[in-house]
Amino acid sequence: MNPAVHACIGLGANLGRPVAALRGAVAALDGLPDSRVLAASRLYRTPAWGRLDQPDFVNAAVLLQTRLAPQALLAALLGIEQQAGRERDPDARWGPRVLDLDLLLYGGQVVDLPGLRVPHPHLHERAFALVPLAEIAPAEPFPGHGTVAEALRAVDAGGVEALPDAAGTD
Ligand code: PH2
Ligand code: MG
Ligand code: MG
Repeated sequence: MNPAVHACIGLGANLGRPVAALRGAVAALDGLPDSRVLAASRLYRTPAWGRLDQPDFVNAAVLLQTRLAPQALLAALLGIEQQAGRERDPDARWGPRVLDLDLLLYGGQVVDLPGLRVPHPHLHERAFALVPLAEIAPAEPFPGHGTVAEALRAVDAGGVEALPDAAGTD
């Protein structure tokens, strides 16, 4: 059996019901085989990055203990996205979505396979991913960038704001 590792997952949505989608995704992650959620961040409202002509996102991060191998975990993330109604449009790079689950870090390892690069190639430049992740896993190793907390110090986190805890609807 694979060893248990810490995987860091980034969650995002800006279509439909983002708060409900992210909460459902945390529960779905906890239900994955050989996996459990060790910590889930608060939800954050974040300005759209990369493509500005779209609504703000809601983002969060999860620290998952898992024995799933990176490719199996990625397949599971895509399955949760599909269950949430995600439709993949190959032209919609960085466009709006009902749920996006990204494998950001995996046990301090570097993975470079077709369709799967870990650390996520944009993590070091994305405050919307680093701020929630630093809330729950600041000391997690980030190959090439020290730790999550160290990477966060190098980005501008302006505009990334935690939603009130009581945010029950969206
Ligand atoms: N995801 C993207 C593109 N831009 N911007 C924010 N704020 N949050 C996201 O999750 C996000 C984005 C593509 O996955
Ligand atoms: Mg993404
Ligand atoms: Mg994605």
